[in-house]
Formats: sequence, C-alpha cells, structure tokens
Amino acid sequence: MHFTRAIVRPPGRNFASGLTSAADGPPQFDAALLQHRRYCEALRACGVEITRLEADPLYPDGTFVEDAAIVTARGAILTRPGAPTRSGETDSVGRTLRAFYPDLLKIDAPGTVDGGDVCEADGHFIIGVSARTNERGANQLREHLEGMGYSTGVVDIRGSETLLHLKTGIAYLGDGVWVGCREIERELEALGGFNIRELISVAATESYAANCVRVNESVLVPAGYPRITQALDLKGLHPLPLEMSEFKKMDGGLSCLSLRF
Ligand code: CIR
Repeated sequence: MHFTRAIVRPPGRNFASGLTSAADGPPQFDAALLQHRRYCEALRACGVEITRLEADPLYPDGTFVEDAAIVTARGAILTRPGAPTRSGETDSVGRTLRAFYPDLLKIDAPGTVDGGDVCEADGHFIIGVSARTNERGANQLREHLEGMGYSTGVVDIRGSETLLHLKTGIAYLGDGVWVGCREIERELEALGGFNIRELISVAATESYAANCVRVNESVLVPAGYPRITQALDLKGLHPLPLEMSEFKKMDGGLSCLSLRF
C-alpha cells in the first residue's frame, strides 16, 4: 500500500508516567522529543505528509497513536484501547481522522482493541487477541473489516510473555515478505490465508526490531539491530534506522508512533 499521510503525536512532558513493563529506567523527555522529530523527518522523506496532534497531559501514552485506530484504504475504525488509562486517547484521534474518514466506525464496550494488535497484509487483517484486545473487540473488528470487503484471521497471543501486541512480534513488508520473532513464527504459518513468500526471522537478541514498518520504498527499523538491518538491505528493502531508545523504555515500537494511510 502506498502511504501519503500519517498522523502522529509527540510525547508530552509526562511521557514517563505512561504504562511500561520495561526495566530500562525512565525515558528522557528531550531525547524522546528528538527521536520523535527524526521519526517524522523519516516519514516525510518517504513521501508522507504529517498531521500532528498536540500532546495531551491526560494521556502520557498518547504518543502511541497507532493503538487508537485501524486505518485502511477503504475506511477507518476507532478502537477502544484495552488499558483503562488510554481509553480517552481516541477522542482527539477521532476528531482528526473524521476529516479524512467521515464515516468512521468504532469498537463498542465491552470490546477492546489496540491498533498494535492488528497487522494488514495486502487486504488480509490478522488480529491478535492479547492482554489489550479481547475476543469481543476482535469480533467487532472482523465484522467491520469484512464489511469493507477485507478478509481477517485471529491469533491468540495471550500465552506469550514477551509480546505486548501482535505487532511487537511481526511486521508485513509487502510482496509476501514478513519479519517475525521466533515466538510468533509458528502461529503465523499455522494461520495461513495470506501470502508468506519469505519470512525473515529476527534473532532473540534483536526481537525489538521485529516491529519495523514499510513506508513506500523504505523500511523504518530501530537503530542498533545490525542483523535485521543488513538482512533488509540485502533484500533491497532500504532500511532507515531510527533511534528508538526512549520509546522502547515505555514498551513502544516504531509502528505505534504513527497512523499511516
Ligand atoms: C502501553 O503500554 O500501552 C504503551 N506504554 C506502549 C504502547 C505501544 N503500542 C504498540 O505497541 N502498538
């Protein structure tokens, strides 16, 4: 899919008060802002026009905008994030998205969905049931997506100790090429229903880099993971390494920082 737009929200001053399971210490605000700026520059370099939301002190995790919506070529769905402290993030994302998608759909209670649990591969959507996305939410999302003419599949990642979201462990790079950490590989292959021409396995030491993002002719990848970066380069996928250290401290990956469409 060719992207022309992205919605982002820079981290706010209380970013360090968000949710995290990482034990790397609190993120540094100035460094996070700089990393976010570089992320936006990379998106622009890939040909994407950026709409920037204001940081909201009520929502320290609000910079992870991907969790608040599922945005597709045929329509968009506002989620109902699974963490109670994040549920209000959808208000401002919804206001902005309506300018592009007047018929915005939504997930209703008691369903919950985090956008990080939804992975699109050429019109097929894999939905992860996780600690954040429940079965009711996944089913509502399937109905919405299938109503738009897409196909869907569900994978249960609740047994995983390391995957916060489905896309913590996999990324689809187009043309049948996937990136996956070992933990999710088997589930992915068992799921079927979509094209797996090639699966690039991410080493356990580089598992954070499984969350990479294809944006037009490039792949945004976290800096500091030489094996995956080299593998992408060898395949002509144009990796663009971006420093993500401060977002990693808050359990966030590259994909979470934008809604691309
Ligand atoms: C959270 O726990 O909700 C945030 N601190 C991190 C969310 C990361 N989002 C994502 O992987 N899609």
